Amino acid sequence: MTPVQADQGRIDLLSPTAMPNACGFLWNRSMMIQMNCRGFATAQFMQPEPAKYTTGPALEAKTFMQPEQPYYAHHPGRFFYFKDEVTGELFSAPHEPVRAEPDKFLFSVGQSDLCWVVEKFGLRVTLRLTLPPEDVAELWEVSVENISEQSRRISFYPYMPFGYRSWMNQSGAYDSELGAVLGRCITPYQKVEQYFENMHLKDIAYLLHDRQPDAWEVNQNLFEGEGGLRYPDGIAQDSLSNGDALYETPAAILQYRLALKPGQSETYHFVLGPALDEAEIRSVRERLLTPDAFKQAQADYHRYVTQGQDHLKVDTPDPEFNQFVNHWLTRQVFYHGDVNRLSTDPQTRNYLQDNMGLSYFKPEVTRAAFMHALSQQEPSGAMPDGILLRRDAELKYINQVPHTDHCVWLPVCLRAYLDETGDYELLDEVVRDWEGDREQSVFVRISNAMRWLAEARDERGLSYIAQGDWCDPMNMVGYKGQGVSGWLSVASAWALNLWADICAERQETALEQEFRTAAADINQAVNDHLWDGEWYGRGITDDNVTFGIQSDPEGRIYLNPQSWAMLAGTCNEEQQQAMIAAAERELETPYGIQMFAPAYTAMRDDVGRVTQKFPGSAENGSVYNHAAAFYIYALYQVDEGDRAWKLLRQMIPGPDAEDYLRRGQLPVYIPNYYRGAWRQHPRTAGRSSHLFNTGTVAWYYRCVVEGLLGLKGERGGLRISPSLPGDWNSLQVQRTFRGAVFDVSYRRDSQCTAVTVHLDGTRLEDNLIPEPRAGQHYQVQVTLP
Ligand code: CEZ
Repeated sequence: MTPVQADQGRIDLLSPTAMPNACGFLWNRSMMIQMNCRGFATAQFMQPEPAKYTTGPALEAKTFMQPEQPYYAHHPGRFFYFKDEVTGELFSAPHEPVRAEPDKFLFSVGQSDLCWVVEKFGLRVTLRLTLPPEDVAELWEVSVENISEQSRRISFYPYMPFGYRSWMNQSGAYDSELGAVLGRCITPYQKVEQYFENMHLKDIAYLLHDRQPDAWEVNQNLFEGEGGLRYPDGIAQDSLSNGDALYETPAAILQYRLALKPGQSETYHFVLGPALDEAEIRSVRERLLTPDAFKQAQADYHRYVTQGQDHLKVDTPDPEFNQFVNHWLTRQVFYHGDVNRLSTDPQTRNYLQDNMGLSYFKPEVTRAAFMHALSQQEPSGAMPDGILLRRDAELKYINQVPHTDHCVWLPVCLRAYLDETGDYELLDEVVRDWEGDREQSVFVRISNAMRWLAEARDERGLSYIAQGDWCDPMNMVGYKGQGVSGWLSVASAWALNLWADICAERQETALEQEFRTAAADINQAVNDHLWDGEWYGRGITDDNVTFGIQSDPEGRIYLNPQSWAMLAGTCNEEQQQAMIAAAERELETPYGIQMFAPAYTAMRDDVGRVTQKFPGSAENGSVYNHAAAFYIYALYQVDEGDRAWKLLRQMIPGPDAEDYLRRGQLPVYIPNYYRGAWRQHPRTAGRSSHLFNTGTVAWYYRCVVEGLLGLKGERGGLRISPSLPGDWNSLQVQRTFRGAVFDVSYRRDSQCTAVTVHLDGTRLEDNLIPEPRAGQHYQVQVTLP
């Protein structure tokens, strides 16, 4: 039986052990929290850089969000112990740390909350976590109900380890006036200037309660004692010892004694979060810790996270696909566009693609993002590696490594925005430099970016890769300044062609010619130097070695150059068929298509860091969904709808039990990858990374709307040109486009020979619905052969 059930916008998991890392995530403008079904949590907030208020028991390095985050017994989490005062029996909810087998278990992921219902020893525990729309604060509601026939005496202990956060100073105490446990620390530093910088850091973590506890403990070590987390000494005692933490690792632990008659229940509210000082905690108590405020915050938060969901509703023959598109896809697209993965310096390509996704339901944000990105364009026309979102932000991590692909994303993402909105005025908007006072229109800036791309090529006409392209860790192909990227070459050709189209629409004939010629020149060079008989190679190293070709024992065939060659018009029909056949043969798995194969098993120091990643993980030959999405998008462009659909569907876990168990993930988001190296490591193939930061989702949305459903905007209106799977006979879609609502019903008809479209009963000759009137509701009938 499948451990996963879907119910109108919720996904339920019925076991804490079948898919132990299955998780959900919540976010708002200031924070995010990812929690797995067993109670482990990873939470971050912005101050303004990402920071944590609960950490592990050893000092953690600052880093970005990791795929396949490992959990261990003392991992940060939110735990609730329940002890029967008569028998001494103990269990904990959701599941950790006691790991007692529950009589009944439910982990229910909603749009705006995470819930658990756990039954054990005749008690039913209901946990609900939600966030307020703005504050960095977790709102916890906990109910305990006696579902046995006898009266019960129990002790209930919320246990929130704050973790080891500082080697300079850490402590904790219960504050009866605030009604909270406070864990304090001083973020460690050494340079004098950091003292001044750190003054605003929220170094207090707190747990506020709405009901007076009978006892508490703040010293994690004393609480745990010799019993360990599965039966802590603190709980073995009759009462917690009301202790504190003095340069000892703090935790918030409360004890409530309660007597419950059969059927009786009690409810508790808690708020967990970081704060600068007591005044801030007091203000949180006043604003958030009343039953009314909780309800209000829950309703407001629900409205916040479900924004845009009414813009696309599908009712196809595939219920799980409907469920995903109608409830989870927009949510994940919105998350990316709204908070830019909670960073202050998103990678330029991520920033542009994440905002591209908002074109479909928050185009004003996309518009502003394009202009903001362009304000940081370099005088040469190049785009920087990351976009600074605040004046005090700086380029960090991967943004300090030079990558050469960032200009490509301007026309690629802008095309989606223009098609969706028809907002061509954007091109004439003047953008002023973020630093300096150069003013240039969007059109001029992107033309300059295209010229930069056209010029950043070697004598063969191929694009330099420097220390990486879309593939971040492909850092040693061209670090000596010679190596070129096959993918970036075809990507540049596509970008130049897209921009040439826009120049043509503006009657900028000379520019159009310039960019078309450059694109054609690149395509020629790629065919001359990278065509390998059945597919295109991935690049040519500094030492003039072509790689990603038949003779390579590892990294023989890469997906990206094939996908983008189809988009750029690099290949002819025959080449295209050969590439698709090779990709199917060498790269497909039951969990999606791998971004290359075979995965590297040893360092290739003329390719780089990507070859050092574990085979089948991340960019080293996983089913890297972002790359798969490019391929799917390309398949739709070349009329390969059935192949595209198969891969699109494979990105969503389930619905078979076996598939859920293998991926280990709930169908509430698309992860950045599923493990690949399918032939090399079949045991782990298909396993989810559980990392919900991914450029995939904007492309997924674009593929569904433009490709599958064929409801694609263009300058003059809405073009109807679906690519439905062969076995779909009818479906309904509601889509908002330029402010108008379209109810579209699709039906196959054996009499019909070509797609025909009726708009409010009238047949359209060219299948183009002319510019709609905002606010208007239209009925569209699509008949397909
Ligand atoms: O990060 C992503 C990037 O956010 O990798 C993609 C790239 O296009 C995205 O912009 C492909 O390389 O090793 C690394 O530095 C990687 O770059 C990773 O951090 C990678 C992760 O999968 C995180 O999402």
